[in-house]
Amino acid sequence: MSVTPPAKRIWWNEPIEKVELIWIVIAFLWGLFMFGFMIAWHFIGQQNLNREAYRIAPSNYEAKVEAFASKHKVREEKQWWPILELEKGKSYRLHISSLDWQHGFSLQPVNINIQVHPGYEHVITLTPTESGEFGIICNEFCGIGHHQMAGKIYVTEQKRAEAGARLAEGR
Ligand SMILES: [Cu+2]
Repeated sequence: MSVTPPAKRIWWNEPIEKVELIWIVIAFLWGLFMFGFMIAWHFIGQQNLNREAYRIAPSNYEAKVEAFASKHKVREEKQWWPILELEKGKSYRLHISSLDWQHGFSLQPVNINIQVHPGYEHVITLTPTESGEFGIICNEFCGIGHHQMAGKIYVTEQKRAEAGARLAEGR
């Protein structure tokens, strides 16, 4: 079937079909409901990231990342860096920023998406609830190397020594 123009050229003066009107009203009311419910989602569901952010010069952020990475480095892997290795059940504060322009931080497969801007250090508090390997991809088209902007976060089970200590203490 080919796409053809409407038979009547001035089609927008035609009366609206009843079923179409019903759907427009339903969609409109649903939109209003969802708009109002944004306030509720702020308090329930635990899906809102915190809004903690600071201004930071990209060069200062770079220095911070370098210092952090060299202090906590345990091994090297060919990937977008630094790759974090976190422990399940522990809380972390991730400081995310950009050195050049806007990027996206998309944590997969949990689908947590954050926009990353230069000049702003966005602090995200997170507590991994499951162990495994999580992928990070940039989901803002940022330039020629965009398709290579992939990183990782490892989440390990709690370290044995610590878990043992906790058992011994009866926690
Ligand atoms: Cu990108």
